Amino acid sequence: MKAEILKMLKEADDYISGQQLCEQFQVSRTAVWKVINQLKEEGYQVEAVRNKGYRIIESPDVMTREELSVQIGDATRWAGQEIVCFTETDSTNVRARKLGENGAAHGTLVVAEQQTAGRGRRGRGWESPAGSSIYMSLLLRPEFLPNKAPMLTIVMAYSVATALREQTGLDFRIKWPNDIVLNGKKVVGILTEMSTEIEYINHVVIGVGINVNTEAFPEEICATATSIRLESGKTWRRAELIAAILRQFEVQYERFVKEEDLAYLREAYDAVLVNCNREVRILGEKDGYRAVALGIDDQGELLVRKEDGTVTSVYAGEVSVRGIYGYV
Ligand code: BT5
Repeated sequence: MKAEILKMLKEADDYISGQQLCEQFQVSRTAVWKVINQLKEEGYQVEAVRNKGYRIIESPDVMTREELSVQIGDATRWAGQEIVCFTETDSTNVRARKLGENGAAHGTLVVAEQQTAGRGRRGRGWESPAGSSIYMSLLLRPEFLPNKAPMLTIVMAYSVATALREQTGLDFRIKWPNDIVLNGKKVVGILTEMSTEIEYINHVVIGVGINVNTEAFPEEICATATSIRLESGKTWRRAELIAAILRQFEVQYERFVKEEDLAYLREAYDAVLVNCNREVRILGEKDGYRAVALGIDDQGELLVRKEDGTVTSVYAGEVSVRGIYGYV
């Protein structure tokens, strides 16, 4: 009921009376009053005027289930229609995987304010302090074969970059395969993990960490990390950004599942790829080498032209890509 009351108050142009809320939800005045107080405690500025009712003047930057479900609304069919929120958890990817093992629906969204064991790729960590960032994971149950799954990181990276570009007007760019950068620094990291059999996928979890309102980073990463706030000078409401990402992802995912020819995605992705047509260093298990990044192929691998002119594809699990002079 709290989500519905919040929705009604947010969508109303005028005051909504306590009486109206009681009738709509078939509850007592005390129950309505309790919900209003909870909202106030969460930081909503609710104006209460005698004989008129309630009105929300200002919403806080919170990622509660209620706020998220109001923001997402019915703009998606499955992405984020089930929401699980934590004030603190180990890793939203771990939580989403457990939910997946217990039968949670395709599109279930897990969000946390803080992670105590935020994860990057290959055993690396993800800095996950409270209060300023987005830590979210989406559970998917794809019906396609496991060999298509590596493309999901590409689809998510493209969706996040597109949604954030639209919402903020800033020049978010993808650093293949799983980073999004702003002005050459990492602002988003994506971690895709899956449970597969040879012939089919049980489920996939795509985790997205976004530095939104972060003001400072620990020394180890401050040269390469940034936040949307640091680059824009403004703070952003995280629930709105999450909703925009889910709307975009659902559209992109459905198209990806349906289309035989992925040329549209390759083109769109390459257009926001930060190191496209630039010289990069490919850092592998053994020695690294220099090459020019050309864009992705249908498997989501990065095509590069080596110094001897040959074109080869590099696989995300094997290598890292750096710019010649720095991170991008
Ligand atoms: C990633 O790994 O970039 C994937 C990060 C995914 C995080 C999300 S948060 C929600 C979900 N739950 C999880 O537990 N994880 C996902 P990788 O490419 O391996 O980059 C990790 C490296 O980025 C670290 O070794 C640091 O150098 C750097 N780093 C760590 N925290 C960062 C941050 N907050 N911002 C920018 N860079 C960071």
